Parts: sequence; C-alpha cells; structure tokens
Amino acid sequence: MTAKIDPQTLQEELSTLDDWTKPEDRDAIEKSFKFKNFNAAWGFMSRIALLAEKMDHHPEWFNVYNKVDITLTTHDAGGISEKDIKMAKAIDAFAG
Ligand code: H2B
Repeated sequence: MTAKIDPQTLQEELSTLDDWTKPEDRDAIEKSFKFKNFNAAWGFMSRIALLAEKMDHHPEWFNVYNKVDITLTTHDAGGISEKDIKMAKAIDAFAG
C-alpha cells in the first residue's frame, strides 16, 4: 500500500516541478503538454506507457491531436504519493 505524501513535502516538490499544479477539487497533480503534431504527442505517450507498466503506476490522460493533458494520483493511496512525483519528473524529461 503506497502512502500519501505529506502536505509540506508536496509543496516542496511542487515548487521544484515545472508547471505541475494541484487542482482545487482533487488530490492529484496535473499538467498540459503541447507538441508539433499527433505523431510527437503519441511518441511522448508511448514513452510514458512503457514507464507506467514498469512502475505499475498509470496516468489519467486526455489526448486530442497534439495536446496531452495528464493527471497523476495514486488510487491505492487515495491521493498524491511519491510515485506521482517520480512519474511527473520522468514525464517532464520525456517532453524535453
Ligand atoms: N496507477 C495509479 N495511478 N494508481 C494506483 O494506485 C495504481 C496504478 N495501482 N496502477 C496499480 C496499477 C494497481 O491497481 C495494480 C493492481 O498493481
């Protein structure tokens, strides 16, 4: 069972993460990405999919053409855990 991150650590992590924000209505972090076309967006999503399987941790996401909206939360923990922070950092690295 993965534990929720404590609020202070979350604030510290969010301040180091680029553009990831916590919505008012959910215990999650989210970010929108834009690419030059669908091919680039899908390549990005493919890299995330492989990581998600490896980590056994899966994003909620929405894609239209070159746009990918991603929400990260840990369902088993009922909120944000270190896994979401780790995944957010990896996703940012994939986005370049
Ligand atoms: N992904 C996310 N985001 N949160 C989880 O709690 C989670 C997951 N749990 N992927 C995993 C799969 C779990 O359901 C399986 C059985 O390990």
